[in-house]
Amino acid sequence: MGFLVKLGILVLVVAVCQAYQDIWDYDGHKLKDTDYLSLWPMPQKVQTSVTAFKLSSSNFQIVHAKQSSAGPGCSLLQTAFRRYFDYIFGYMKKQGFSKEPKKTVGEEVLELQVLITSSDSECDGYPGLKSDESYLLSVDQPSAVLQAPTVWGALRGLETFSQLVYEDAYGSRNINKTAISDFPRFAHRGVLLDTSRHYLPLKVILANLEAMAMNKFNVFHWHIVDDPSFPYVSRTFPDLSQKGAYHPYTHVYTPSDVKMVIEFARMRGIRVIPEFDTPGHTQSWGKSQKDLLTPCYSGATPSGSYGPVNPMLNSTYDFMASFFKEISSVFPDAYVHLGGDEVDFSCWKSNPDITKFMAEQGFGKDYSKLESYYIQRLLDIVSTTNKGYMIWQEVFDNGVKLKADTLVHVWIWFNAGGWTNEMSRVTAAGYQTLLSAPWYLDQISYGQDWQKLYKADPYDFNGTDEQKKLVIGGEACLWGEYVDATNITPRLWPRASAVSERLWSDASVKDVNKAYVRLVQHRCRMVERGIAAEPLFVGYCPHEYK
Ligand code: CP6
Repeated sequence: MGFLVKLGILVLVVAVCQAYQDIWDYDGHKLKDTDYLSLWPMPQKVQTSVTAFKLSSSNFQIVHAKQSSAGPGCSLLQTAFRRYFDYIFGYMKKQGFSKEPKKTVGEEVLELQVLITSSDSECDGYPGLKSDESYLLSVDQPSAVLQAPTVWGALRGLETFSQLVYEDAYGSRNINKTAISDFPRFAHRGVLLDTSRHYLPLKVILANLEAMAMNKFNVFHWHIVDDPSFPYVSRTFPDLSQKGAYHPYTHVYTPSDVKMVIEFARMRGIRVIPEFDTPGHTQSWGKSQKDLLTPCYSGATPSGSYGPVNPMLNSTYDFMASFFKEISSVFPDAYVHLGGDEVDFSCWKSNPDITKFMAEQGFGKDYSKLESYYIQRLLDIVSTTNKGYMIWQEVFDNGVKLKADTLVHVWIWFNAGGWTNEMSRVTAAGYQTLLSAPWYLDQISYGQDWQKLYKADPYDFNGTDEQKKLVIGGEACLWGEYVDATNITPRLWPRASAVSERLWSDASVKDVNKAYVRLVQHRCRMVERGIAAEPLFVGYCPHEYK
């Protein structure tokens, strides 16, 4: 083939690809990036136009549509209407005066009607893995309409509506004629926060739930306890936090704190999945639970230090049964995360009783068999509480028998072949999986590292369509060794936003240059809304001087 022919084909292909990603208005005009504003994550289908309407805080309201299955009795929606009204106009209110022109010039959108179409709006329920988050949004004059099967889609649509509103040169609020049809690409879109390495005050957790809602995340993976501290206040075993927290009264989450986190999250369509990681990562549990952890030996005598949970004692399993019975009633979500990662075998190896137990069980020198023995028994216990479970990938790697609906959480990026081989193996075995390996937000480096996060795709592994269907989503992980209340928010945002678009938007939305333009604006919007999101690069936000 001649060079010019090849070049021609290349140009054609590029042009077609470009055209596919472009957005067209109602009259067939191609719109520039800046015309479709700062939507993040990008909805599945957007039809916008250059026709602009006004929104004024004195005339505009968000209301229940007449035919909606939810009404003013739905406090989830009532508070969401209020929250989004304030996000749209609140900035002016805080200043104590209105910058709006007294007379509005041009046509106005007077109301946003919210129409829940299913007979059960799910207003008083909890979001779950199978929740329908789809919505349709039509912005026109004099009414905009947001239509969703359940409140979960309505919450996503309200966020999108608020993102469509922009300020014109005269300080008044504008919104363009728009039609949006939207739904998430993946059902599980999470953020992991670690409250053991450092205690995070309640208000920091709530602020980040708020930021998660702005990014359409729907799972808060609460890595609540670990080696350094045990801040969860257990009704059944109060000594766990009394002795295991950094401070028994100030650095703890009481039952009412936990309730507040769960309700605050529910109101934003966010699930709370707690992780109680065992048998490793449990040093803090040992402060109160005598005999729970394995005593390590130095030669023939106990060294005074302790290793993972002791898998050979029946008392261990009695304790776990009572503990997880409590957890299953405190946390309403259908899943708990049981950890199972990074089990250090050296202590087990040093202990003569464990050695004897290994021989009796016929495990030979294979300590992963001992780990599997423990996890197997734990999974059987948790199954009786009617919860599904999530586990870190090592549990699968070690060949533990898992319930068919187990979610395998892939996190190891440093193995040969990286995480892609693991995704192939887990899905080939028929398990549902979620990805975190490329999304370790605790790992920081100079420059725009959000781009690396943005480019990772959960489908980037070899597998059949059947296998790809088993990928339910992913989580951005912010491990807490180097973060506390002072720096958690800027470290998370807007870097986690890169993950939110990957998990919500269509796979074809992957141009980092186009994303950059929107993300800069999205980051400024988060800052305006009170979230201390860090800058992506040089520049300024339109409101920062005020
Ligand atoms: N804590 C727990 C951690 C990590 C894991 N589990 C971790 C491992 C490697 C990195 C970051 C975090 N701190 N409980 C692994 C899932 Cl780089």
